[in-house]
Amino acid sequence: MNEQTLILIKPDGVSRGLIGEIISRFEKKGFKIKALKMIWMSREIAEKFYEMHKGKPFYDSLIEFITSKPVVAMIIEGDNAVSVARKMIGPTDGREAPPGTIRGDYALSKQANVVHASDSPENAYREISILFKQEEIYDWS
Ligand code: 3AN
Repeated sequence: MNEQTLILIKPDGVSRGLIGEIISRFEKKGFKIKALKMIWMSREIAEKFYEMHKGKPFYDSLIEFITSKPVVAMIIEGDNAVSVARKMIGPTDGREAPPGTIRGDYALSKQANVVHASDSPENAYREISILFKQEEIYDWS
């Protein structure tokens, strides 16, 4: 099924110079980039984005981290985009993520794990609505 999902290159990925590498993986896989921008998340946006983690032990540190430096946000589109992108990024902890996944290749941390991808079509829609306006999304058709 054709789907859209939201990818974030997190502050560690941006500052380590991995923007091109990460975009390239999704492009080479065959996804269309529907929208792309570098943003510095405000605390308000970050809290909305990660609202499901409020109250968890890592929440405060996660908000600090995601607002510490700019991130790159993009919408990608393609067949089963949500589950395929989740497979491409690998599990949360970079130390456990298999080689070949983005986290497996570039992360050694559970928090600074380089990249985010929406975990369901509902969350993809929610996250896209938080970060993008309709006029920022390119219609390839
Ligand atoms: P994922 O991004 O793999 O779906 P989530 O949704 O469980 O992971 O967590 C959101 C983000 O919170 C993760 N990407 C990671 O940066 C951070 N995080 C999750 N669990 C922990 C933890 N135990 N310690 C530190 N940071 C965490």
